[in-house]
Parts: sequence; structure tokens; C-alpha cells
Amino acid sequence: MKHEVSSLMFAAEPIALAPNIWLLKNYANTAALLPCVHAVAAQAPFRHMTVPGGQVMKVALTNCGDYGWASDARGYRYLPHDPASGLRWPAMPAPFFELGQAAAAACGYGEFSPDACLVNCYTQSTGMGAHQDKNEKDFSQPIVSVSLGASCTFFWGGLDRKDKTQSVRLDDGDVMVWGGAARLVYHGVRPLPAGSALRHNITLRRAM
Ligand code: MD6
Ligand code: FE
Repeated sequence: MKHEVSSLMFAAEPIALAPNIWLLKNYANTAALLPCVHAVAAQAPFRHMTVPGGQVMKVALTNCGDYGWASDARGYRYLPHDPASGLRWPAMPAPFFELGQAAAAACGYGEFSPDACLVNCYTQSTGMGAHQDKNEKDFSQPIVSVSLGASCTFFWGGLDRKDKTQSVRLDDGDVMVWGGAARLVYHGVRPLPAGSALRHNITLRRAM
């Protein structure tokens, strides 16, 4: 039986998947978070951004918070406004901020104050290729990642793209906290199976 700690989360002991990669299994109450995802998307709709190489990303994304991650032909960066509308990104919903802080604290990061939240949306057969998250200013700050909806296989390797990878299944409500040296390892999401339902992922970061 799941033990509710607040309206946002359930009790979970962090599991060390690797040094500085923590999994809080079944931690987030996604029923409480999903309306926030929809509210963000109503203001800043999901869109497919173009990567510097010219390809269009299969994952649709949006952002909330003071800064949002964006990509175009010129590169990746954090922007205070939505390039599609010119408006500020929607404010970060309080439940996102609170969950991010609580998850980080549960894994030993007591001072986390996220100012950016990237929201990804995966449909069937969509994954995310191996990448590093390195557009943030301070790599000593962790990243908190929350999975909502369909399950996926998440993989990570090392600091070199060619390093051997490991993988873990992420289910609805699973939260990962990445810190320390793990902050810069390559990672990605295997394509969801054909016929899969939607998966959302929110990552909370300190961008600036
Ligand atoms: C995803 N997550 O789970 C993609 N990045 O859909 C990420 O790219 C990610 O989960 C940095 C740290 C944690 C993550
Ligand atoms: Fe990432």
C-alpha cells in the first residue's frame, strides 16, 4: 500500500542506480501533477524543436519557470521567453517546485531551488537519443526528473558517448535525482513500444 506523505508524493527510499543517480520509485502523485502539465501546455503548447543539425525532434516539449530549454539551428540554450510566442514561459506550478525540492532533499541535495522546468511529451515509437545535459550554469546543482504516464526504458552510460550503457524501466510516478559526476553522463530514452500510451517527463533544473 502506498503511503501518502503529502498530496504530491508517497513515501520512498532512494535507490542508488549508480553513483549519484537516485531512483525514488513511485514517489510522485502524478494525478496531482498532470493537471499542472496541461495548464502549462495550454499557455505554452508542446512543439517540435529543431536541433542544430537540422533534424526535427520527435519528442514534443514545452517549459515553465523563469527559464526554458530551447533548441534551434543555432544551438541549445535557456531562454526567459517562449520563442514561439515571445511571451515569458508560464510560471512554474508550485507542485513542481515543491516536489523537486523534496525529491532533491531526500537524496541529499538540500539547497535545490529550480528555476527551469522542461516538459517532454512522448508518443508511441518516440524516444530520445543519447545526450548530455550541459546547458545549465552550475553542474553542482542536481536535476530532478519525474515520469508520468506510459512506462519507458531509460538508459545511461558515461562521459563518453561510446561508453557502455545500463538501463532501468521508469514507470508512472518514478522520480530520478541526478547529481555530482552523474550530472554529465550520456543518457536517453528508448523508443516507446508501438501502441504505447503517452509519456510525459518533467525535469527540474537550476539553469542560471
Ligand atoms: C526523459 N530525461 O526521461 C528524459 N536528463 O524523458 C532526461 O533527459 C534527463 O531524466 C537529465 C537528467 C534526468 C533526466
Ligand atoms: Fe537529459
